[in-house]
Amino acid sequence: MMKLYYGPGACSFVPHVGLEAIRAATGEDFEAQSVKLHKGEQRTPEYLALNPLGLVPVLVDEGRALNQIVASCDYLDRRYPQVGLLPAEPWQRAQAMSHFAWMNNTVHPTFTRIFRPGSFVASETAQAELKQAALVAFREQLERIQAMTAHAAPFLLGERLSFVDAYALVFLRWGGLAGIDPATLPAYQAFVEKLAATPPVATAMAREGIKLATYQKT
Ligand SMILES: N[C@@H](CCC(=O)N[C@@H](CS)C(=O)NCC(=O)O)C(=O)O
Repeated sequence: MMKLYYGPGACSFVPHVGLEAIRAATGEDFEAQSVKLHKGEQRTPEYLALNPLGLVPVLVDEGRALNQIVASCDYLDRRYPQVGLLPAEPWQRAQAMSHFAWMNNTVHPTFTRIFRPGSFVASETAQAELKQAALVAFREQLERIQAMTAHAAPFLLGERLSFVDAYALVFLRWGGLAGIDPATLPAYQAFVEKLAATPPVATAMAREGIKLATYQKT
């Protein structure tokens, strides 16, 4: 049985949704292990043996540990191609990976600069500046995702739920935590609300104990 190490509300939600979709479509069960990031559980010797980077997610299959969201999700899709978590047709797949890679290598690290500026620069002034610049960039990135939702049919890549949808949900929740009111991104908010009611997504949210409403005025 595959096992996912996840942090509630973290980026590990993306493969978590994939595993739920696989279970719904094939009956293939998985184990979900919560890692409390705020308690530093990702830095215990046992966890570092699984992922020396000390990050979630880790996907374990047949005793082998895999890290990096894009690699883990590509693996899940190749193992269960019938679930259609990524398109099979080469050009459509490349387009999907282009969106997915942008989310993972650009949008995600932008939020990290808002959430933990102290990991990048030392002084309080530099941290405040970095946070402010990252917030502007993150808002623009969320607007770009909102533009993608205009073509959702009903999901971002078409008829089937994909990892890109799950990442979109994660980012809107994170935006709320950063003081971005989702009501200012109404099409994106409506898309995510519908998505959250989709069974594999709803199940993953319930297991993680997370809600969509994260917005707090800063
Ligand atoms: N590029 C990595 C990013 C993973 C990542 O940033 N994980 C965050 C949660 S969203 C984490 O584990 N943070 C814990 C920490 O920094 O201590 C991936 O794709 O897996």
